[in-house]
Amino acid sequence: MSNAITAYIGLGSNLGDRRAFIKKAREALESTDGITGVSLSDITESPPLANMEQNRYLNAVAEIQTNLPPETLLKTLHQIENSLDRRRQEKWAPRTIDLDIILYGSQIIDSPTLKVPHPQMHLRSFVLKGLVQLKADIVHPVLSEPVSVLLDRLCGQDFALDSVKPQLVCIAGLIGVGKTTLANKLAKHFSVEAVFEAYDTNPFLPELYAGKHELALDCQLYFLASRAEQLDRQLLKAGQRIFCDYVFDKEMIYATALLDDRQLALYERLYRQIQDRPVRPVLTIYLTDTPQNCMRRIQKRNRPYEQNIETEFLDTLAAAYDELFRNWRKSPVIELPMERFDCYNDAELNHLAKQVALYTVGKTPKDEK
Ligand code: A4P
Ligand code: MG
Repeated sequence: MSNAITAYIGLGSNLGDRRAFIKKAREALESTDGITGVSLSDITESPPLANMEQNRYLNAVAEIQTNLPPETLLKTLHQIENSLDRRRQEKWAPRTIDLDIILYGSQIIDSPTLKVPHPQMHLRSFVLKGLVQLKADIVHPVLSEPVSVLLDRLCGQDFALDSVKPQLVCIAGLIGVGKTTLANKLAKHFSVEAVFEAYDTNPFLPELYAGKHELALDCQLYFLASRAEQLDRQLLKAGQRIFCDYVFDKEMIYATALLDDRQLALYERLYRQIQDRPVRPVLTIYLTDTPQNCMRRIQKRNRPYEQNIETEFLDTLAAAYDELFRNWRKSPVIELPMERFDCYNDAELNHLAKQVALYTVGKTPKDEK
């Protein structure tokens, strides 16, 4: 076929004989004029997005070669859906078959009837797994990242954009890695607010770092209370982006590193009572760097009480953060090694902001339209 474009179609079914509908849709694609070279990924099963009370879905991704223009391809997919008994009810209703254009070459299309890349493909493991299996190095045309990297960000979970939730973006990582600077810069970029950890108001922190270990529990309780207050559901508004220079879950990392066994047992009892109350992030940015580099930044910023921090302490925290994000299920995680990212470089910051925009709901800054 001359001038053929490689496109990717998402197939999903959660009604009737799901496997048979996917098979029939594949056959229909194969017998369509203007489509050749159809290959189908493995079929995966997952619960419906957003905890909807529906049957589980079977999903797969098809790679096709096509010379149909995008709008014609969309019409063809609708015809196939109709021929397979798809009834169009409300959005996200159960369906015998759903066929979406995931990618069309590297084109970016934003018309009233068609949005490509599919606006939520990067949030769905069931789409990314299929793409990675077909061709792991396909690059997302807006995010400029290979689909294998996008899949890693989800830790096997599926997420959905939800304008009813506060659009909390948390920045995590070691002391001195650059969380506050980045939270500040992203908040400015989007002209929204940021929430910063209350280290300068914690009355116990300077003495703790000066060697008064008996104040460790007081210090942790102060942080626990102030973070729970800052990330309170009542205060963070639905559909509004807000940047925060910590993840609430760091609480247990610090408590484990700083408290003795009896203190930790008491602290944990309180923590368990409130751990589900703070707003969950819709996106987490995990900044990583060597403890040595963090140490250099700590020395440079010269907060007196931080100067006693030892590299071994940072090593312990680094291992605990890695463990936290290996098992993270709450949001997509963009891991950002600081040796490859400079937030003072406008191009790099703008690229990150573009990514943040796609993982969250909210107005796009004027200069990006
Ligand atoms: N449209 C815009 N862009 C596209 C595109 N790239 N591909 C327009 C296809 N259609 C696109 O779609 C509504 C309108 O979207 C179309 O008329 C088209 O002009 P639809 O198929 O009629 O309705 P829908 O399926 O309810 O909406 P949509 O947006 O396709 O829903 P999604 O995103 O497909 O989500 N959970 C699991 N586990 N697996 C799933 O596959 N799918 C959905 C539906 C929900 N939960 C799921 C799954
Ligand atoms: Mg659809």
